[in-house]
Amino acid sequence: MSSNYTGEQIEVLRGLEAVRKRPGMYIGNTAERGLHQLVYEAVDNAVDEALSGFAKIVRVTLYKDGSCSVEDDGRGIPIDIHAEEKLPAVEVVMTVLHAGGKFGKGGYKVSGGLHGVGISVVNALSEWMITRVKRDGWLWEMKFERGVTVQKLKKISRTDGTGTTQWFKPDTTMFEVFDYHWDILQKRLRELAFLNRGLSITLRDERGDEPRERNYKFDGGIVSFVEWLNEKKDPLHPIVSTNAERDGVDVEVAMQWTGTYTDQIFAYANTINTIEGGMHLIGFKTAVTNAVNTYARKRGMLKESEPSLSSDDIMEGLTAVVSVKLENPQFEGQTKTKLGNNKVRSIVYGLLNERLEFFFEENPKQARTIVDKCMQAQRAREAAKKARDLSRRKNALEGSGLPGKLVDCKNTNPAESEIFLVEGDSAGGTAKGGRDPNTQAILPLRGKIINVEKARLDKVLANEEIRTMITAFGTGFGDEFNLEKLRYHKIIIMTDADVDGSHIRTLLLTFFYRQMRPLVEQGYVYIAQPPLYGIRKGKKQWWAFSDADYKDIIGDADPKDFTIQQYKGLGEMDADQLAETTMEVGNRRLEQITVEDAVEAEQIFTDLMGDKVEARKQYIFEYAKSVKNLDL
Ligand code: 0RA
Repeated sequence: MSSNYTGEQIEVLRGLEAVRKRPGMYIGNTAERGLHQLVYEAVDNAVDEALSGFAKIVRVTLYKDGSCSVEDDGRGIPIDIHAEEKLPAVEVVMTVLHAGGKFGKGGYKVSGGLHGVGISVVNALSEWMITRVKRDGWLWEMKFERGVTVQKLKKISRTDGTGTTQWFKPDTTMFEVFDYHWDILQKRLRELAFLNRGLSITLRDERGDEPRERNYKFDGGIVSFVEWLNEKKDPLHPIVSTNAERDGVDVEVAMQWTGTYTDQIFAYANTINTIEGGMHLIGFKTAVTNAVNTYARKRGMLKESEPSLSSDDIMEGLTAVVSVKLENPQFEGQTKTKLGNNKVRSIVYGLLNERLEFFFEENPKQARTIVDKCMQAQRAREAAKKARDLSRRKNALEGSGLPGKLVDCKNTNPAESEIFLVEGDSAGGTAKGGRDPNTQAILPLRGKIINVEKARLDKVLANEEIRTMITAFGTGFGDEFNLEKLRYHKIIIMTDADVDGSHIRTLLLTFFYRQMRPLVEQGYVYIAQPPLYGIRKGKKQWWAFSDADYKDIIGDADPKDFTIQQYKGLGEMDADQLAETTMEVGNRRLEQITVEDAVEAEQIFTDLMGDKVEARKQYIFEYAKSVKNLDL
């Protein structure tokens, strides 16, 4: 090390080393999530600049070499020499851990990704990174490799504009995966555009033959968000919204009841989706529950002798977005997505209670429709409870309580046991033949399950297949769900690769998400991945799980030399084949379901099962297209 290294530079190298040694500490993990976190970190900085009122657009571009750039038209990161570090401010921001906040932008850092680690972490985990700043009449540039400065700040050309571009290529030695997913990024960028009214966010993908580009800009903010969420549902009234600041907390709520039977309530704190809820969500639910009950009693719709409507009854069919922005958010909970700041509860409660009271008084017809809907939910819930009590008693009478159709495994240790939910009796038979009887249980589900229209709880429970499944799991469901009683730590959905199969999968995921959510949250649910093709040449046998696999196997060879079998259903394989490809530990691939997958399923489910025939048609049309793509 040369003697002119300063203390600061040594600190910088130590910081980078720490990040590269334990990347997971800074970005969550080094898989898909961590890889995408790099983009979010850069985007959050740009969004902050927009929220301070200086940037209007954010552009994210994905390049063929795996790199990504994030550009904004803000003021540009300052380039003047930082007094303490004796380096240009931009270099400090790029190379010193947690330096982002040193520039005291005032107010709260409103976006700030979940980890809010600073752009220097992105730099440390990038094979190379280029920072370009337009400021003071010049375009400036710096370059880095794995976080180390390789090109000092220099002028490139004259320019009138201002703004910042961060262009980085994730270091492949640091990550287990390398591909950015269009779907994941577009979903988050769309969400950010909804949460930051008027901000234009563009995602451009230059990796394919044709560039793909989407722009998101919503002048209605979260009102547009609710509109979009309810696009395929039947709204019962115009969207109710409120937007105010109190005691340093900025509160925005938009809400609308629909004719559906589940709620869809998204809560955000500083644009982070707080999936574990927290004070803002509690304030929201209490305000809505109180306002509806107060109005129902005042108008005599709810008699004095009758019990109040429960929060669950009132939330049924409600779509809402609650977004709060505050300084020093406290994130708690297992995944740090639960807002802990106590004062937020009463602030949200007060604002919303007042707003709803006003809305109900001004719109008595709509208020009545809403109260009616909540009261119907209450009646359905009571009916469901009766049905549940009945079926519990029935099970008690039937001895062991385990359903006859279940082919159970010998092992009684849940951590070592798995259950395959298999579509159809015949595939169930094959799976039974191919299983490891010690650890693998089989539960065949008949196709009938898909006839559960309009998933009101009492109807879902009336379904024999669903009840069988609940009994097999041992957990109960809904309010009485108890994860400790789960009899299998892997619940594996194994369905055909066709419309029916996808339909059943969607329904099961939706049911788990709604009624057994911890199963999904704790990662107990999986999707089996049966092969799409069996390919043989002479004595050689391959399995292709995707069209890409298929191409890899066949290569440039003449397919006439190969015998190819396309598997449309599980039943087309024999027990050994199914075991080898899909069930055997070590050989098989399982896709673990995340909460995001389940939310997606819920959306699809709404499309499929809802009243809107158009949405259903569109899904089937879309799906039919992708099935066709599998054809040879
Ligand atoms: C600190 C101060 C100033 C701008 C920024 C940070 C800034 C950071 C990023 C990160 C991405 N895009 C950005 N744009 C701006 C402004 C200082 C001034 O001009 O007074």
